[in-house]
Amino acid sequence: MNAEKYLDIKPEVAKALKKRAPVVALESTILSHGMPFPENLGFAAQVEDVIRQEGAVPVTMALIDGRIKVGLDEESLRVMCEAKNVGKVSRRDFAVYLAEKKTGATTVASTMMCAAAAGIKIFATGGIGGVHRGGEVSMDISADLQELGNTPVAVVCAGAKQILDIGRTLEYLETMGVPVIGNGTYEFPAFYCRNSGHKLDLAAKDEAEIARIIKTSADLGLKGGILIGNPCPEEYAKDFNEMEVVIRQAMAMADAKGIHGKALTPFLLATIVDLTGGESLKTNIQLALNNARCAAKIAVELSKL
Ligand code: PSU
Ligand code: MN
Repeated sequence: MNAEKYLDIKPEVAKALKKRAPVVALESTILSHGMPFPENLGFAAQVEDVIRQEGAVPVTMALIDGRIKVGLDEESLRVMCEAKNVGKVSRRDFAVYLAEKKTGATTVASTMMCAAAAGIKIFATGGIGGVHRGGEVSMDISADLQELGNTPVAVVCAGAKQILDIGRTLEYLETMGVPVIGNGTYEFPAFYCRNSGHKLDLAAKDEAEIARIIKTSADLGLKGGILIGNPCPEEYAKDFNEMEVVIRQAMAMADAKGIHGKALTPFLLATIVDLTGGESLKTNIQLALNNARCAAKIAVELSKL
């Protein structure tokens, strides 16, 4: 992507990039369409703090008035959290939003595009998009998976959301040539839950090991990304079978309302927050903070190589 003339890089970020200091990209869809206001506002500040505490610079991405914002100030973070007239931008929407001077929150796919354009190698999210349940019929497969196959950014996530078909999501990633590494686990986590029943080939023992793999991939010039599955902290994790009941209920509600396409993931996340009386939101916040911490540690290790 040739994005230079559309980039607005926050001065603090430009300085860090110039010094080759550790930086971590963050997405804005998790703010605008993944969490309710004002809890998202608290999270937006907290997640940036966590990254700073580890000695890295946080870089939240968004498209605002037709510009690619690499790093958001407090006011822009508030705009994304209030989410009034803020769309959801994946790869297919990217050029449209810039040309039409629109404002949109970036997903995993489009945040990877922004990160690559700015030269940022590590990105922390909550859970990636994937193959939706019933995807073999609906063909609803998140553009996040294609992006991971094509864009060299390492993404730290708490796995694929349990609302998805995790087995098929992993198959798709294998087809796209994306290495999936567990942070201290041989099991791909399932977002709210630490376990999915799906095994991985590598459990990294620490962030330095992950950084070495990212460096090797870059040395080789491999075009795709690397996915790191970092399980939700034990004290906030949910039981898989208990969540399954809630997820099925939320999916039936989506079905009854005819919700599909890009609206589906935000609807399911919001409905699950309602059905769990806010419990799933606490888990979502904590797992995302945990991913930010892990990503910052990887960025620090990578800057030493
Ligand atoms: N992680 C979260 N909450 C979110 C998301 C990730 O904790 O809302 C977002 C990401 O932006 C991801 C998107 O790219 O969900 C997936 O959307 P879809 O299934 O439409 O591709
Ligand atoms: Mn989709």
